[in-house]
Amino acid sequence: MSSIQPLVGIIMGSDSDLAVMQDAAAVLKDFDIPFELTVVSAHRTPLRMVAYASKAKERGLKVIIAGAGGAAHLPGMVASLTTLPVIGVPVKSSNSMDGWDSVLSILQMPNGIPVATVALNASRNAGILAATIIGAFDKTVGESIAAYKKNLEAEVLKKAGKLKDGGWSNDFDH
Ligand code: RP5
Repeated sequence: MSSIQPLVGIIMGSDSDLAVMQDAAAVLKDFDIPFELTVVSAHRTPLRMVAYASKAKERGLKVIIAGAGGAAHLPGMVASLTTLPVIGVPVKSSNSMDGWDSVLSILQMPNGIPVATVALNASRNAGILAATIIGAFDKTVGESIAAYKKNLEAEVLKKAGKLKDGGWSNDFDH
């Protein structure tokens, strides 16, 4: 991995976020998108955060996924320091009240500094969104995303078929 240029940077406030954040890494592996993963804390390593965010673009990253719990300032502060798209993952962690604290800390950004916020602990969706952004300019990844969505569609149609076979009729499917 180290010799390949990472396109996505996955960062998190603590290693205790890894159990949630590793789902984003798993998706990127599935889509064959090179990524890097490390701990960057907005509160405990503010200078590391500034350095990471301000050098991210020149280092060749295209998207940053940032996860944090509690007073989750990492995604928003990173977004304020880079022109790359930032996807925020609210993590329900040891210092969370109920998760809403992290959701709102990441979601309620001021005008001008957006963070694409996914649902609580939804780092898998963060990985898919990052892959979708890469897929907008990389043909191979774009085709993989299209195939992935086609597969999702097929799974839902299969479920609809099962319900129909189980006697639940509707006027839409004939
Ligand atoms: C946040 O505090 C981290 O993102 C993590 O979710 C939470 C707890 O961190 P640790 O006390 O486990 O290091 O900043």
